[in-house]
Amino acid sequence: MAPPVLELYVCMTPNTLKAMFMLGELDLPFEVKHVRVYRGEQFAEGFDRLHPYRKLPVLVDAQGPEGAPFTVFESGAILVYLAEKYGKLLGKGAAERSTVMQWLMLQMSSVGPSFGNASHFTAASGQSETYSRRRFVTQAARLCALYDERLSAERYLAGDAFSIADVATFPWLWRHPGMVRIDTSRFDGLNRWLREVEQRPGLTRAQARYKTLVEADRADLTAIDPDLMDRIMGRGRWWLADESGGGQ
Ligand SMILES: N[C@@H](CCC(=O)N[C@@H](CS)C(=O)NCC(=O)O)C(=O)O
Repeated sequence: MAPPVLELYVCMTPNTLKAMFMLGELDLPFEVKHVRVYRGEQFAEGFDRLHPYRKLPVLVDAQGPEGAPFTVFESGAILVYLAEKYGKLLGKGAAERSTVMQWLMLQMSSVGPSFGNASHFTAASGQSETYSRRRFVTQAARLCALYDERLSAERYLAGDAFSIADVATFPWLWRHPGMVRIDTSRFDGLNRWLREVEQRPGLTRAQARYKTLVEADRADLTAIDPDLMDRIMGRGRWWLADESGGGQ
C-alpha cells in the first residue's frame, strides 16, 4: 500500500485537534507524527525547518503545489491550505469566503490566545496570578457570550454552511470554558452548535487518534524535567534578562 501523502506533526493541543478534525472532514488518510513536546523533541536540531517557532501542528504534503513536497505551519494556515487544495469548507463566493475568514481570524487572534492564557493562569503556571487569570478568563468569557449570540442567530459561524471557521473554533469552545471555570450553561446558541458539531463524522474519525496522543502527552507531563517545562513556558533560566529577543 502506498504511504499516505500527508504527514501531520502533532501534540496534545486544540490546535492539533483542529487539523485532525479537518482531515477527518475530508476523510483523508494521513500519518500522525507525534512530537513528544514534554520530552523536548521540538527543540531538536532541524525541527525549525518544519516550524520556525518550533510549535505544533505542522502539515507536510508530499504532493504539494507543483507536485513538490510542501510544509505548512500554523493551524489556521493548515485549514486554509487543505480547504483550498480539496475545494471544501471555505465558502462560496467572495462574501461567504470573507465571512469564513473573519471568523477564522477571530479564532486565531482571540479565542485561542484568550483560552490558552486563561488555562495557563488557571492551572499550569504554578503561580498565584490573580490579575493575569482574571484578565484572560474575562476575555474568554466575553468571547463565549459573543459566540453564543452569533450561534443563536446563525446555524454555523459563517452562516448556513459548516466551514473551516467552525473546525477551528470547536476544539477551543468544547472543553476549555469548563477547564477555566466559565459557566456556559445559559448559552443555548453556543451549546446547540457544540452538540451539533460534536456529532460530525469528521470529528469522530479524528477522536481516537487524538485521544491516544493526549494519553501519551499526559504521561510525559507527569515525569517532565522542570527545566524543560521552564523552557516551554519561557521562564526560569529561560527568561530573557534584557528582553532583547533572540535565542530559542
Ligand atoms: N498559533 C499556533 C499555536 C501553536 C502552539 O502554540 N502550539 C503549542 C501547543 S498549543 C506547542 O507547540 N507547544 C510546544 C512548545 O511551546 O514548546 C497554531 O495555531 O498552530
